[in-house]
Amino acid sequence: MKLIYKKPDTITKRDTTYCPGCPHGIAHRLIAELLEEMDLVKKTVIVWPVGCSVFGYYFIATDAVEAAHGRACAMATGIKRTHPESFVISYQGDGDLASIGIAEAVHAAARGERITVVYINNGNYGMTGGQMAPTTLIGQITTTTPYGRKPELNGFPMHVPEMLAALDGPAYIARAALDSPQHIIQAKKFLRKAFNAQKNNLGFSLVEMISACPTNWKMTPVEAMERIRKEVLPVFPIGEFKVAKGVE
Ligand SMILES: Cc1ncc(C[n+]2csc(CCOP(=O)(O)OP(=O)(O)O)c2C)c(N)n1
Repeated sequence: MKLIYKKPDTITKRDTTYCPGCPHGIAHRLIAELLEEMDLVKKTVIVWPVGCSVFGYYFIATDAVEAAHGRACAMATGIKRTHPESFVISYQGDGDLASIGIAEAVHAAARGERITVVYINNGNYGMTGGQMAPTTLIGQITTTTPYGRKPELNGFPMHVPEMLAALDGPAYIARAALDSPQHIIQAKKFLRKAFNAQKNNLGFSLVEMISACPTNWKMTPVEAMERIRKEVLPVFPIGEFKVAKGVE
């Protein structure tokens, strides 16, 4: 039989710590596939966040460091500046990046740091039990918005790629989704451009990946994927927001 798919060697054999239906693993696979295809594995350092992906270094076999909550972009900056030959990825959830770490993310982008951020938006703080995140939709029930997110009390969802695309430092900014095979293929294309931005020394790059949290959304994995298409993507549309020459 012809082999048409193989698990990337860079994905380890460890059992996952993610819940059934959680797309963190899909994002990990896309990263591992691209690092291998682009021959970047040996020079890569991934900065892992606090959040459900805190044990990411168990699953992707590259050099890695663990950042304090929200500080991944700052750590990635330090690593890239002291080791400019390295390929540095900052992997962050929406709580980590858009809440506690928004200052680090905005300033790394504004400075045009040559790092790549993979930003996982699952609409809540997954690890700590489903509290409201900056990305939580209006009306969405979380453990801290039991009657649904209300703008007058809780503000509005934060669109990180659109905000960062207004800055001069980024070379590539996009939003993808992990809900369907077509969108996952597109997410890989976007991520390849983000990796190229760093490889070609063009500036900061970030890909937001619209994800799901079936456990805290209290849905089956299939219902969670349907919710992404029905409720999340109309508020967080897929697309490329900044594309510098040379990322293709
Ligand atoms: C300084 C600090 N504040 C708060 C926490 C508690 N905490 C751990 S994970 C987390 C949120 C993680 O959510 P997100 O970044 O969206 O990632 P997810 O778990 O959903 O993948 C919080 C608030 C902490 N560990 N450290």
